[in-house]
Amino acid sequence: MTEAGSAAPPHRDLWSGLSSDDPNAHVGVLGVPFDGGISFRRGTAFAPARLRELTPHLAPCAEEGQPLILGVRDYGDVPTDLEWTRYFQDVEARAVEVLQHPLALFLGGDHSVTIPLMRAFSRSAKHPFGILHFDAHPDLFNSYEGHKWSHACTERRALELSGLDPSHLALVGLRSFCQEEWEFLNEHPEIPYFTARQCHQRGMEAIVDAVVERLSDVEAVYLTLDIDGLDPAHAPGTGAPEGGGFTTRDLLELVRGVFQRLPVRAMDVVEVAPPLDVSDITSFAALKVIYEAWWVLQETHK
Ligand SMILES: [Mn+2]
Repeated sequence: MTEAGSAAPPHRDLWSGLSSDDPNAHVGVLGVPFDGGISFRRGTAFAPARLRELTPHLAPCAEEGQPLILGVRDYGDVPTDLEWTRYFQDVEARAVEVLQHPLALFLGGDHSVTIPLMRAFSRSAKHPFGILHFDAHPDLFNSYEGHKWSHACTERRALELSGLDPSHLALVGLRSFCQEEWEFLNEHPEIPYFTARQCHQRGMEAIVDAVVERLSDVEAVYLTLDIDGLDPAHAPGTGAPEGGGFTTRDLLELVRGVFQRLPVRAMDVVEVAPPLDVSDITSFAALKVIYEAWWVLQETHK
C-alpha cells in the first residue's frame, strides 16, 4: 500500500520530530499534570498529554519560516500523588535535573505547580534571578481558601525565595485583582506590574522595553505563562477566563522580545485546560508560543 510520496513527513512525531535523548539538548521538558490547587474549574491536569499529542501536527519552524533544529529532551510527567506535600517535593526534585538544560520547559498543571518549580529554579539558577509573570491575575494572596499553595498564591510564595528581590518580580497582563492583592501591590511599589490595559495603550514594544529594563540586572529569568493572560477569544480553555486580554500575537511579541534580551532559563505554561477548550485553540496557542521561544533560544545558543 505504500506509495511514493505518501509516507508521513518527518515531523509527525513527538515535538515535531525534535525529540532527543541527548543530555545536552537545548531544551528539557517536564510535565506536571496536577490541578489540586484550582479554585474553580478543573482540567489542567490533562494539558501535558494533550500538548504532546498535538505536536506531531505542527511544523518544526518559527513563524517566519526558519526551521527549528534544536534538540528537545522530554522527561515525561511527574506522576500524581494524593499527598500534596510529597508531590511538590517530587516536582522540585525532578525539576532540578531538567534545569540543567539551557532552557527548562514545564507544562502544568494549574498555577500552583509553579511554586515547587520556582523553588527548584532558585536552587539551580544564578542569583540574583528574576521572574516574569504573565497572567490576568497577580496571584498574590498569602493564602486562598485556607491554603498557601493555592494557584492564587504563586507569587507570594515566590517572594519568599532567596535570590529574588521584589523589584525583579514583573507582572504583565493583569486585569483582575482582589482587594488583598491590590493592597499588597500598593504596599509594595517596588514590584513592577503592567495591566492588560497599559499594554494595549502603550503597545508591546514599549512594554517589552520596560520589562527588560526592570530585569536588566538579573542573571537568570523564570518566565511563567498563565494562559489566562490571553483573552478568552484566544484561549477559551482555561478555568478563570477574563475578557480584555492579550491576543496570541501580543504574547508572541512579548515572548520573542524577552527571550532575545533577557537570560530566560526556565519557562512554564500553566492553566491550559483541554476539557474546557474549543477545538484545541488554547493548546495550539500555547504550542505556538513555545515553538517561537525555542527559535529565539536556538538563535542565541548556536
Ligand atoms: Mn491566572
